[in-house]
Amino acid sequence: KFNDFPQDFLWGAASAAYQVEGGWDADGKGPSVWDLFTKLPGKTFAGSNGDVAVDHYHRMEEDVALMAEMGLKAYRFSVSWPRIYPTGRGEVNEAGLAFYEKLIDILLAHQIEPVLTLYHWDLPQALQDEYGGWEDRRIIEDFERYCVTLYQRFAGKVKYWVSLNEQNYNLTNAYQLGTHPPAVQDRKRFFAANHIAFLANARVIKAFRQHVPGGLIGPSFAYSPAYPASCDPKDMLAYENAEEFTNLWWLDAYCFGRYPQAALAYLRENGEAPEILPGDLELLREGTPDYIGVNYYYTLTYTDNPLGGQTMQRINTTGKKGTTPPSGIPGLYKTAPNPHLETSNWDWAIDPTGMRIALRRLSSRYGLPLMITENGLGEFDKLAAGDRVHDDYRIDYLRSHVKACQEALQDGVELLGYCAWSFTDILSWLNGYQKRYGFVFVERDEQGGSLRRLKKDSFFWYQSVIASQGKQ
Ligand code: BGP
Repeated sequence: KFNDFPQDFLWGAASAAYQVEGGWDADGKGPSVWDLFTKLPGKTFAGSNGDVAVDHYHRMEEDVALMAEMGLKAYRFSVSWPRIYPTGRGEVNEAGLAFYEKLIDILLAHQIEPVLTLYHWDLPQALQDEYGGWEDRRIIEDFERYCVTLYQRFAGKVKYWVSLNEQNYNLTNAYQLGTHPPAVQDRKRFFAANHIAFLANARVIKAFRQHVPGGLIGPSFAYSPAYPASCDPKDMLAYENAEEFTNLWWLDAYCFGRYPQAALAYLRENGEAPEILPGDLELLREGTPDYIGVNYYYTLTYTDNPLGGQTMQRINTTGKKGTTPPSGIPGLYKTAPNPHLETSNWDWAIDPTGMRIALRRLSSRYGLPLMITENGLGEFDKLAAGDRVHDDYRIDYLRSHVKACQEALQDGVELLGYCAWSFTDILSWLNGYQKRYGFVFVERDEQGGSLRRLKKDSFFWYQSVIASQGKQ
């Protein structure tokens, strides 16, 4: 027997500006780092880019009508910084603000709670060019100015806010794997950029308290809880190392205003620790979140990695199963397959119990409310006869994860909502349009295609889950 979901539980779906909007230069928008990066040869699957994406910028009313039909209680979207400040700062672009205001008003008219993400990776290119983006402390002030512009405009309309989306995943790709802009592979610069992002995160949370009374704000973290490959103490130590280096480095900085001790000691020894100036940690402690946004897709299993062993590796961006190499830090940890779990075509372990574990770990360590801000299954969907998409594999995935939320509620976790990734099909940053996540199929070839919206089987399934408050 499970606890019922609370009456005000936010049954939601999520997206991000670059992945859905298109209209990349519409109405005064400036270029983001992704607008340029995706045009460089070999950076994304089949050279896909978000110039058109699924054209949500021009089809927003149609998309929200589908959300209303589904009965969605919340919609998480991100604001594109270069729509608001085309060069990152200076004159505000009223047309950009007007687009999001219209979206928010239409959502509210349908009783759909807007969940607004301030930053989902589309940094204004001008700030990357001028001072190197997240590697320079000047970004803190520019980011705060942009955020305060949104606070002032939307306080009173928007209650739930996400500060930074997946700082951990984005900057790991950007500064360790070299797979997101600016495509660097340098661990010292990686930790330096992260430290500055933590400071920016804390500053905008502090400012939020003045401008959005009654609102709630927190970062969304890409949480892949670590498992040890065995109970061999060597594997247990590898798991502890991985948990510090891949999770607690961010979570403890956000919520406690400090870095985990063993990881910090290791980085200091290696000359890779970030420069912590007087006042930095105090700022982090003044800008802790109201809740933690959890983006959960899979768990990772770790084993011992001797010196001279496995280093960080690129991720699977093809959907060819079994092609993901192990990845790690020599002397600390490396990933290992988990024989107990099935994987998706992208080698992501399907692990609903891992989500329950994730929610419990976060809730008991930080004592904060949580919101699942992303969870879903990316697959190759096929259009079947009668314009149907029979995505029973997605329904299975989502059903088991919704059940894990229910179990976590029973475990005493304060869970505000569940936002499936994603509402419509979207551009997957590195996997192009072939990796689909939506409840709504968007018919599209690489050139755009018809962009027709078609409801998948999972659309009707989620509709009934919402209508019955989680009974399935
Ligand atoms: C998260 C991002 C999302 C989304 C999702 C799926 O990391 O916040 O923007 O892309 O993962 O990832 P992918 O598209 O690589 O399958």
